[in-house]
Amino acid sequence: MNVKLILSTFLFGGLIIFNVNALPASLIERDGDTSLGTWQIVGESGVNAMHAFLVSARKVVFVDKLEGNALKRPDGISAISAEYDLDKNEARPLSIYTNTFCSAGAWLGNGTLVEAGGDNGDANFRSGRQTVRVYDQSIGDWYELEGIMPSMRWYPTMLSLPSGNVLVVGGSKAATGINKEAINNPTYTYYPPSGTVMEDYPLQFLAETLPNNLYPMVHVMPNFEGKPIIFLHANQRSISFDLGSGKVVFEYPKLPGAFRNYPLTGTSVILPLSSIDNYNARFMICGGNKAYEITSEGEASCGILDLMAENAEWEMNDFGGTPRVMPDATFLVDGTILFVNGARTGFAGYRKGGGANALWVNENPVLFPVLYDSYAKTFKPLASSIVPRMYHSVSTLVPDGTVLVTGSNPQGGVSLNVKYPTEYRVEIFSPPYLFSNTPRPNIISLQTFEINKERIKVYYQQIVTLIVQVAGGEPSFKASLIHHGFITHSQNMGQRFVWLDVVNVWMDTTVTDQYIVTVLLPPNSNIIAPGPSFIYLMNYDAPAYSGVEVLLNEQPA
Ligand SMILES: *[C@@H]1O[C@H](CO)[C@@H](O)[C@H](O)[C@H]1NC(C)=O
Ligand SMILES: [Cu+2]
Repeated sequence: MNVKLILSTFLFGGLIIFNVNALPASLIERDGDTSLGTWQIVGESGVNAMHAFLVSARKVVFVDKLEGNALKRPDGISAISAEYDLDKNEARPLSIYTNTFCSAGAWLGNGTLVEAGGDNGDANFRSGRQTVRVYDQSIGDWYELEGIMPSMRWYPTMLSLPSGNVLVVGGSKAATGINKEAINNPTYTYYPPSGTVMEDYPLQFLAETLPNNLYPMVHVMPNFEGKPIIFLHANQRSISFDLGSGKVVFEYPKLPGAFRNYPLTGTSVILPLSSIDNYNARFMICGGNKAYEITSEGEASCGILDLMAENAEWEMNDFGGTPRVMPDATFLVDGTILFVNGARTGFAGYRKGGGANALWVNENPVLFPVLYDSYAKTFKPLASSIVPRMYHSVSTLVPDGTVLVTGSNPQGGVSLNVKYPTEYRVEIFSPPYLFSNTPRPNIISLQTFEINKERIKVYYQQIVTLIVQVAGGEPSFKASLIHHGFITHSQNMGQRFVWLDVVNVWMDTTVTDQYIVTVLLPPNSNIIAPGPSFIYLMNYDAPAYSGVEVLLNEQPA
């Protein structure tokens, strides 16, 4: 974050300058104390948001499981996927015809999202257990490749790889409360495959980590040697694994405290990467539970592991002092992490029984998020929502700096008049940084392209130029690149945060309050995977009105 402010009288005759638009609709004046952030219910998700991903600056796609949502497809059958428009706050039904319960997703380097796995079908839906679904951005809808996975996968993890394809890891071959040997799937596969058909490759680690190895936590290990090495965590064990050789590179010490994988669900992130320490990766894992018991209190600890240290040791903290199972971890524009959603007791799963005797296996919702600053190592509790977000809920950063929070459905079908109903309300959380007194920057263009009309193609190691307007004089810019992953079951698959070096800042003397800012994109695809990401900018502590959607790839030869 090397900021150099050069006040110059240089004239930028050749640059295309766009008009500044009116302030986005999301910037609504709010009353009261905003220092802890604010919550606002903005609309209905149409389908329960068991899975979610941001498809563009103002649109999010939700994926549910097979169930009778009120939102109908044109053929009259309940939709199980919907596209949510953040400006209109409306959900549009999408076409998925196989059961997505409980699947995974990740972005290809070419900018297409791939979703895979699921469960059995019924009269209206076919089995999704070996299905790969592709979200076709050009038509804004899905197509499905049924039966193309060589094995059945329920609760797999997916990851965007440096090569531009996606990895599908683990899961079980049938729906289950807890994984067991008879249905375990200790293998991984790629989409698209390198050959003509998808093939499974063995992953012994997943055979050794029963029973707490569903939705294994998987991240790409940063490196400069172009090695396809991933980090995996399951059942308190962590390894690095070379996809090139199919071998374990290193096993880290055992994680103290609770279990963190489904159904004792915790969450994990790779902390912000930066050129300052040569993209040193630290893995952070939080929440979960120690026992598969309804009354068991959630885990109030996080572990942090320096993945590059020779004698890496877990550094433990108290997760802000609140026990939480099923937390979601969402990067904000400033590199802090919002831990939100989940419950104080129990585990991930459906209520047992109905009516007055219903037994909720996840109970005591935690209604407030905590904000983690990985530099100060502090957790700050923020304002509470009024909506419990139990099993099957999600959270994602929106490029305007807010966080979309929705979902919750701890039962097999749509159930509205119960303690924890099938929850359709969509909320927007506005973090404290949106109420800063510092003027927010407005990014007008990137590489002369108007922002967020379509994805702007950018390359590793490229220095890109932003035209930025910000009032108040003497700005201080920080820039970051965030890959928004695929969110389900408290896992944000592929989520990545990388600080960008600000190379130069010029004042454009031809337009009031206008600056030309150049930033350097990350060195390679092992630091952040190719595909869609957003470039973010802050003026001191105030984020830009919107990040810029880019498609990051290798520079063509
Ligand atoms: C990206 O690659 C996938 C898999 O080969 C393909 O199905 C999809 O159409 C491609 N998308 C674009 C935008 O080229
Ligand atoms: Cu589930």
